[in-house]
Amino acid sequence: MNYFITTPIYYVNDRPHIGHAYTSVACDVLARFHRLMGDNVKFLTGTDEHGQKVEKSAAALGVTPKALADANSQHFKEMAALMNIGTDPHINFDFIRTTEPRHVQSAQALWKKMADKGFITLGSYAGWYAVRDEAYYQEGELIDTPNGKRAPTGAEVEWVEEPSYFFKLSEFGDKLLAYYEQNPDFIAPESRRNEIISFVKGGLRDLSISRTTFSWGIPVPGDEKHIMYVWLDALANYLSALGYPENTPDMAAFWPANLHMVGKDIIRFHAVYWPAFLMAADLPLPRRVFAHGWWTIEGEKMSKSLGNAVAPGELVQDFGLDQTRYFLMREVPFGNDGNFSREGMINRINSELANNIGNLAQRTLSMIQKNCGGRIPNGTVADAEVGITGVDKDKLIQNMDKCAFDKYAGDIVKYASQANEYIDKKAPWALKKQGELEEMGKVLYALAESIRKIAIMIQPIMPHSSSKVLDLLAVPENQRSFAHLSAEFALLPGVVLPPPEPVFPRFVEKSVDLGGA
Ligand code: ME8
Repeated sequence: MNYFITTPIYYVNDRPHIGHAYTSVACDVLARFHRLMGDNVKFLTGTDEHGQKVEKSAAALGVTPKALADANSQHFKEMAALMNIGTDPHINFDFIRTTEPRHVQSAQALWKKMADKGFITLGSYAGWYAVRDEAYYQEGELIDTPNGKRAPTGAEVEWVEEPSYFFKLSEFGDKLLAYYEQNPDFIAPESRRNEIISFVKGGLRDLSISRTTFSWGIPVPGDEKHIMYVWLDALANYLSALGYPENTPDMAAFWPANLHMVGKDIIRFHAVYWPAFLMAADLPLPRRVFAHGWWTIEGEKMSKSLGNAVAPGELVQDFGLDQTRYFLMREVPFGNDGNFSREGMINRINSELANNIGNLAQRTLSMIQKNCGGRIPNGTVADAEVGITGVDKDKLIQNMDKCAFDKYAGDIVKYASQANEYIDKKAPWALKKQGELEEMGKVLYALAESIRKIAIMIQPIMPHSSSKVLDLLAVPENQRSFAHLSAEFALLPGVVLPPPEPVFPRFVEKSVDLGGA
């Protein structure tokens, strides 16, 4: 099966923080999972570089918008590399920038198609606009604050009056509602689906899709005084990366996308405007839009503009790469908001990685090294089945399908706990003392086989550490996919193992040096 997954393309007004890393890691986990299930995966991310927000940020810094975009786009690329995103060589990974010619041509082609079909008209816009959100707001949506009118998101708004092209969004309300009805999985989670349905039921107005009062954008085909509204430009990235409007092999294989992953702040753009644009252009709609929650710090959304952002690099440096990926996926049910704290992170890492999975691997592998001559001990699949019982592959798949990463990881932690209980109950060290070497071998075999399965299953979330564990078990590179979970591919007794090394160290807060004598 072909599987196409996308992250939002991030604004280049600033550097990435863990909110961005969160979305991208979640997509990377799904991309790796599908690859391990045998799918042909395309994974797209990138940067959203036009618009007033970027233009304004550049002006404030005294640089050109292009220079700011170049610098920050590079930071987003580095963030992806740092978080091990899109690095699986079997995944078709792409990073698109909206200033690239391939995107500009494609976005203009989409515009022309919608215009040819009669869905674009020229008029003039008079109303409120929030640059921070790059969004139009109606008077009734605004809130009065001591500092003046604000968007419901808290962003400042300004009054805009200018000639503008409009997209006939008002004609799509019923079609969208019918689509949501017929495709109940199109918007997830359920709470977002309900929110979108009631928004559309409230009536849709035509949408202003061009601007004339600044110039940092893609020219409207045939009327270059106008530039395209940055959201139309940005959404088009999902098609331009596939080569639209050409009939490319990527278009044939990967459109419609299987999943657009977004934060809940931008669900309306993806679940209302984007499907309407696609309907207008006679293109099939994506199968699913999933809106996850926000990371907050002391209850406030983490964002650069609020000055409370945590840099992904800091966490990776302090806690380790896979530990950071694990924490982000495990801590909060995907879809809910989560409050970030170092304490929460240390607890997760120590209790589930170091003390549970790590300890299981370390105890088992060092006993095998010491007592079995560093070779996989004699045991059978039947022995192994008592180590961890009931690995439920279907449940794991269902949890991934629902983006329930916390449950997916939680089940694996449960398997590791079971194996740890088994080790304590069977006490292979005591069997050794009593000279029951055959029984000890069987127990260690069962444990090694449990670890093999745990490492295979956890690969999407922690690719580095799981591959280290699989290396320590001498599992061949070509036997690490989900199909290899089955007994047919169980460890072979007698295979020589490399010397064991700890994979999940315990995190100990460095003591603060208070100086002095
Ligand atoms: O909206 N918690 O870009 P953006 C969780 N360019 N996720 C967060 C987050 C937080 N505190 N902060 C950001 C844009 N995100 C547009 C998108 S797509 C065609 C155009 C994540 O740089 C989350 O995925 O503001 C959110 O939707 C996205 O970053 C917004 O990134």
